Amino acid sequence: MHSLSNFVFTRVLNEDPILKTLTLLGTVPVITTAVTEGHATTNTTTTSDELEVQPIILLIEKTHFATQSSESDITRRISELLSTGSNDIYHWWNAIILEGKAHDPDLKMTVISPATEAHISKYSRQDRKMITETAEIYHKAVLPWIESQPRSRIQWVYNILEGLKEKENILLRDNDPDIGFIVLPDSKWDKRTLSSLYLLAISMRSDIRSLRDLKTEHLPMLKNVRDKIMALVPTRFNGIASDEIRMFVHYHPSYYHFHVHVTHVSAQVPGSTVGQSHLLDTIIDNIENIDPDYYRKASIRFALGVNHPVYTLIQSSLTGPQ
Ligand code: M7G
Repeated sequence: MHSLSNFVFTRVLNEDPILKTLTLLGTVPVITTAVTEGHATTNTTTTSDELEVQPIILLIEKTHFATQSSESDITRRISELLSTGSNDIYHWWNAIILEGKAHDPDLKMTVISPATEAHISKYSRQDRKMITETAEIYHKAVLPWIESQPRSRIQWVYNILEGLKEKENILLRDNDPDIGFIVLPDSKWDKRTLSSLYLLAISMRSDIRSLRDLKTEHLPMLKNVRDKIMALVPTRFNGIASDEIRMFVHYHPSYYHFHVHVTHVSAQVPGSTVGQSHLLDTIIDNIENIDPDYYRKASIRFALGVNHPVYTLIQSSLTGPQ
């Protein structure tokens, strides 16, 4: 999709005046080809094109200002100034930016098309609550739900691992089937602002669904990720020191294939809030020095949107059948 001319607005799912983001739900018409089986004796099939309306989510974010080159000097692109007031030496204006440049875009957009009900629920504004998942609730109620998730939900991960997508962005590839992983820019990152650096390290192993599955046998993989990223980032991103790198794992993640988030320590990123993030170093320490089965036994308290199926599963396990 290279144009939004077909986009039909349905509703605003969310907005954030601090992060300068807007999430819209809409629809787009898509032509699909239907195949009709003919009579068995003639063995003919006919195809016909049908117009289908698909749900689509647009995540729109105002980009950070580029400060690298004089060509992207923002003051030259401000076309109209509208005074909104002043006081002594202080003056306030609204302004309009004109003549956007492809290499210095004003907006970053993510399009999810077709969007599933799970996407619509995830990106809709909702209350977040703290909730505790005991080991028992995890094994009885949550794990069966995780196991019922279709593989198609993490197709994008397999596309990266198999070299089918985002090949040009790979920063490191360690093909070892046990301890290997791939590092690439997270789709949230604008790929240029170092202070908001956001990378993703995706494990080669597909048998680790989340933090809950980690045990002693995974320590070499976890340490491999940590050590290689500590070496990679300062070399590839001049200006970021190894003590400015933050590595963490989300629990619950959105995608149940083991991956580590890698960010600049000062990056303000949604989701890296207390209540969802577990530092990689702490995970290694808990397994190595506290208990090899730490994450299989632990009660884990986290923040979750109330639309999340796991929230409902835990709530009903706590209150029992109604
Ligand atoms: P998570 O902890 O499973 O879920 O992290 P979260 O979205 O609640 O953080 C998955 C991470 O993968 C997120 O940081 C996403 O921004 C990132 N991500 C998601 N997708 C679909 C892609 C993708 O297609 N490519 C890349 N490079 N990153 C993605």
